[in-house]
Amino acid sequence: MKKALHLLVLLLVVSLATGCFGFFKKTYSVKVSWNEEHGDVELPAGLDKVKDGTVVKLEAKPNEGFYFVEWKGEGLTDAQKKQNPLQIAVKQNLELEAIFAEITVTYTLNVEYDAEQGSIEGMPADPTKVIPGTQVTLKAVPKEGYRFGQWGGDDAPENQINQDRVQITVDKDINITLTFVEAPNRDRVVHDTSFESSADGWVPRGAPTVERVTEQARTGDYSIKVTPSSEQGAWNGGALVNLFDQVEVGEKYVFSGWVYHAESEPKRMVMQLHYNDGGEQYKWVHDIEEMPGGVWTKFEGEYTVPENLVGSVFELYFEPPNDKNELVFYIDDVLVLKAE
Ligand SMILES: [Ca+2]
Repeated sequence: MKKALHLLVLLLVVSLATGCFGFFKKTYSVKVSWNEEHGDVELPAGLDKVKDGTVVKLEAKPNEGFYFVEWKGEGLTDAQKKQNPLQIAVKQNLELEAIFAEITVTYTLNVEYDAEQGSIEGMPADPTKVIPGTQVTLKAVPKEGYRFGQWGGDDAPENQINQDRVQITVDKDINITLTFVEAPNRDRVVHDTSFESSADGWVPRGAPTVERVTEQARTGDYSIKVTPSSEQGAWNGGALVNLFDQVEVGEKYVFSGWVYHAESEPKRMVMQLHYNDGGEQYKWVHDIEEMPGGVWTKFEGEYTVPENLVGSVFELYFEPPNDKNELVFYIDDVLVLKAE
């Protein structure tokens, strides 16, 4: 009987103890060091006992004549090393060092463009004295009557030249150009969308999903994303717009649009037309066999609407021509103009 009681007490103690430990989350310490002659780091309180998973914010403030280079320490991603203020979820003891360096050289960020046609957002306060390693995001802002054209010059990031926002790390003197183009003559416009306010009539062709997204855009904030269905036996085409009510028979039009995909391998993409002139017609207006990933690519071509057009369909669409289409892609800046 006495033995049984002891066992019961022991069980009670063990269960209480383990139960209680659950109330106390693990804590970690965050130690931060830096050279005080070069700068300062703003530290939040309680860094010796940080609860597991807490996000800690550290801001490095260089003294005059110095700049923040990076954080040093185990457990930081490459992106976090350059982040200032640094925000990190603490899941282990951390020993970090803020590295500052003396400003011995500055660089020039020079962008040539026609100020009559537009401007640039995001330029450093003094583009002739940019601290090494500064990251800038430049956005081309066309004036009324103009549109974004292209970035250029040897220092322009090649994969971003066709989009209105570019990210540049100033680690040398940078010389780039920006061109704007004239907005199309309104009398010639049949279809003109950057998907900024709606999908403008673009719908799936077959089983894919077509939705407006902000994760990629050639200009503005939006594009449409085409995501193939993964269902067995689903037929994945692409995305289309029906221009039957906008086009006139016998007239010639210029069709254009921009497409982006993020695959490492080039992919084939075709801009096509579908209509009926007594028989179903599928016309390839522009076929790009090797469309590279990670960059916006332009499709363009002319086509004359046949005199004997019948039915209710004159569809413009983008579609990879392979049977088993699994490509996720984005479309932006579609323009259909009456040819001159
Ligand atoms: Ca857009």
